[in-house]
Amino acid sequence: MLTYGPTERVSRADWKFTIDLGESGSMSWTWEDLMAMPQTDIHTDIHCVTKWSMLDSDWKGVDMDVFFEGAGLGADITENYLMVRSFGGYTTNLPVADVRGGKAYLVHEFDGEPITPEHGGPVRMIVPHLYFWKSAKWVESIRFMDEDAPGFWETNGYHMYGDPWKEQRYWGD
Ligand SMILES: Nc1nc2c(c(=O)[nH]1)N[C@H]1C(S)=C(S)[C@@H](COP(=O)(O)O)O[C@H]1N2
Ligand SMILES: [Mo]
Repeated sequence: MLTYGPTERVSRADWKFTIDLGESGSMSWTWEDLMAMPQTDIHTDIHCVTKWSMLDSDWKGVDMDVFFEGAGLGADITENYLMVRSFGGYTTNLPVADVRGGKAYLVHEFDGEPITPEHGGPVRMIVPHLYFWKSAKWVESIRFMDEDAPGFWETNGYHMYGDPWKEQRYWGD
């Protein structure tokens, strides 16, 4: 499946990424903050659930670990899951372990160009080792969860984890 709902038009000035820290409040980063952070070039394959793959794609952005460190989260995130939310309301759930250690990024360039709104610009998440529905376009925030809970497509029958090598497309795969 592809994008659900309309293309969100989020300007760089309006874009902001927030980590919900529960009782300790929250921490947010603007476009300028993002630009000032250490940038990583990511060369990867992407797998959509509906058979196609995008081979050898080039992205540029910031490792999720840099946000966690910036939020003072270091090694001690006690929750095992998180929910990623997009502008427009799309959500997807992920294990915390799958967004740490260089496995997930907030990216703002695709093949050397700013990411277009259609593909989630100005900033989307990519989690290349999982099916592409786990890579939220127009990423807005994350919050931690003690227990796993389904996001948008997961509520609609798609797999809670989504490993393309195990072909985990649907519940029960
Ligand atoms: N916010 C948001 N992110 C999303 C989606 C969506 O509907 N809304 N669809 C997902 C799915 S199913 C896919 S295959 C990819 C599509 O990304 P693309 O449009 O850049 O190819 O975005 C993922 N991220
Ligand atoms: Mo998809």
